[in-house]
Amino acid sequence: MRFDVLTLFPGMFSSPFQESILGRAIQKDLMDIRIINVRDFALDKHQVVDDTPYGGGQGMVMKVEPIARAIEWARSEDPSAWTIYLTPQGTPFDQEKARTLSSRSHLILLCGRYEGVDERAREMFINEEISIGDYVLTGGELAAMVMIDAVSRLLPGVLGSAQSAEDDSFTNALLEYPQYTRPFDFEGRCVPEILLSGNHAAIALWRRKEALKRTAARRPDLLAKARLTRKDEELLEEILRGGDRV
Ligand code: 4FV
Repeated sequence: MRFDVLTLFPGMFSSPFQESILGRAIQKDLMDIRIINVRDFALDKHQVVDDTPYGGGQGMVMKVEPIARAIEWARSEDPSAWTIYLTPQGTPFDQEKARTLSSRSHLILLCGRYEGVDERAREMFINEEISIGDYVLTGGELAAMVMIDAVSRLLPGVLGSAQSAEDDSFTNALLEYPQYTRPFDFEGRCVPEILLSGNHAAIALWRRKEALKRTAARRPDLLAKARLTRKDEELLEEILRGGDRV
């Protein structure tokens, strides 16, 4: 899979993709990331990429021409590339969206700055607008990094065999169960005995109950849209009856 990132601050992307899982995935050619400086597509001698908003108002707006040339260059070899503009006005990004995007071969991510980009860039060159959350960043770069991380870990071979995206939070729409590792006893707080029982069926049941408990307490909205089994309903009744700690 190819990620093209259009940005005015290419330096921001120097380190995030050198480390750990994504760094290895790039080395193993499971994905590649091209960081494209939009300023390189501003052809005037001062390489101007922004200007004051028509109609007045504070701040600056990114000009359409450098963005147009940069997107045309990025998709010149592959017209089927899917272009995304990261903006608070976009559809909320979630695990389902990450899964959908992971089936594409080429994503072009436009990172806005200042008050945003000229409307014509969105109308003429953007297939989809996505927001990573209802808050305002100084630029779309961090949002692009979040999206690249969430999408690329779903690509075949990126997560090692030990890890799987299968029992991720949100994969089956429930929050994940509590995790423990050594030491067994930390300042008097011990790991739930069941996890040392070796009884995998009982452990799976405990984990499912914990996931249901945590989701019911923290994200009832997710519980409402989760596909629950008959057993899940039983466990939920127990939970709601028992008033267990979450
Ligand atoms: C954002 C978000 C975001 C808005 C003004 C960049 C900033 C500046 N992008 N999800 N939330 N973008 O805050 O994606 O141009």
